[in-house]
Amino acid sequence: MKTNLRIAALSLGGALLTAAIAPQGAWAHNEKEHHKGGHKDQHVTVTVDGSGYHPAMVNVKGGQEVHLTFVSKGSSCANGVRIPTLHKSIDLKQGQKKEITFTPKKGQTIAFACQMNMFKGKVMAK
Ligand SMILES: [Cu+2]
Repeated sequence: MKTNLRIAALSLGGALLTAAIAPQGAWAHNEKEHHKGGHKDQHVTVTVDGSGYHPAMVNVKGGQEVHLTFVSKGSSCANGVRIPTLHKSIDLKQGQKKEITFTPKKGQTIAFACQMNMFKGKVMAK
């Protein structure tokens, strides 16, 4: 019994430590090797709802292809996503998802926002 408690405490400590160390924003979570050439893709999903974009800040690696998917979970003006740097705009309906693909340069920040520039987010390539 005592040992179990100790393990639980250690796990909790580890989780807290991870949370404290994690930098702001979310990293592209799913780096897969799709192609036989060893070409790496980064997959990021941003949820769109009445309070904006989640996560609003995404970290990716520069020089590698990014697949950015917007998934709409609500009816909101955030469903109209403008990405000026990429000359792209996406219009979502509730429940819809759309993907864009691009390869950012190292150090590049790609901002996106709703049409009114009220809800904002960005992809930062490091
Ligand atoms: Cu708006």
